[in-house]
Amino acid sequence: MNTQSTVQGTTKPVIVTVQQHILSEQRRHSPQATGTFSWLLSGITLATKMTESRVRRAGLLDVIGAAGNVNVQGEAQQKLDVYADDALVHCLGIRDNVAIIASEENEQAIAFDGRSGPGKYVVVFDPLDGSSNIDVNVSVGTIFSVLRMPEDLRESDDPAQAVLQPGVKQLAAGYVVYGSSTIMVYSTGHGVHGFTLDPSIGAYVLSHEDIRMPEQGKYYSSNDAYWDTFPQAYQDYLSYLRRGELGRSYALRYIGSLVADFHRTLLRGGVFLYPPTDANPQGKLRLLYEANPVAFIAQQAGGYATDGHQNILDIVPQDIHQRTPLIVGGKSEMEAFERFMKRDELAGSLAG
Ligand code: P6P
Repeated sequence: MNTQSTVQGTTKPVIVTVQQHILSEQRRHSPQATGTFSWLLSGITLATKMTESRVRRAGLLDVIGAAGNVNVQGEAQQKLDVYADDALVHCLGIRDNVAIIASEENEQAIAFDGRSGPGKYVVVFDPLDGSSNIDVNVSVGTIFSVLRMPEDLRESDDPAQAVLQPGVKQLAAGYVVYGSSTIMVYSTGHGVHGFTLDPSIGAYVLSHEDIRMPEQGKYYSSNDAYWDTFPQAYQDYLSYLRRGELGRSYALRYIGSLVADFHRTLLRGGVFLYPPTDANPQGKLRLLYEANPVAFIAQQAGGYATDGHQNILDIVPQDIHQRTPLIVGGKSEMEAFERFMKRDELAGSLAG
């Protein structure tokens, strides 16, 4: 996309907002598109701007600390994640083309009916990932995934089944990191693009066009406090990286907010792992609104994600809040990881 323009012989940077980018991408890749998709995404960008304005002032508003409730995960709901959830439910709820939404904060999916016509889209999201970090000013984020509403489920007595689609069916996915600056990263299947929120104009402006994940990075990212409960193959793989046997030395970076840890991995390469542990034998991260969007973005940027046995995007969900191990990173780190897992499976089969 040409982001320069010539005005009276001087080249001036052209501001490309995320709305303009979505529309131009739709014109380029789906000329028949009616613009309903960009209308949907504008609901997400608006909700994240509402959340951002609170996150930035969290210490000044009475939004620090718990809301006094517990969410479906059994986690103390922080006031900001309730606000972030309400903002997304409201902004998506007033968009007629949204049929179903599902959120980390709500046990059941929400079906919108009695609207101008059948909704075309399903949106699942984690409204404020990493919210336990808010009180200590660590980056948090919003993660979202957009699916098509299956025709055969429109009239069914359980339309919420529409959220249980494998990640490969995603039409779009993205996240917003509320960090040192606020950045939205999204993909509609035609590359990965990043937009920085410019508070002076209240718009997300193109800042990272066509992001590619480095084939090899220099960071691995895992919570090594659980090392003793990682499966042996994960320990062997991480030791291999630590010993520099993948051709370079690695440093550990772990923030404890998936969006921040993944955003660094996307831009700098390396690998993020949340393995099975004794506390979370199925992994801690949620498939629908954490692992799937991250895996979609990673794959679009040249990396990929697995649960240790299969590509995350191939997993057929059984439950809205299903958890999964997540290993996501650049080509080099992920191929090395697959070698360790294959060796482990072979050893297992030989041991009978
Ligand atoms: P742990 C935040 O609570 C979160 O859901 C993810 O954002 C993050 O990657 C993970 O949990 C951190 O979990 O067990 O390392 O604190």
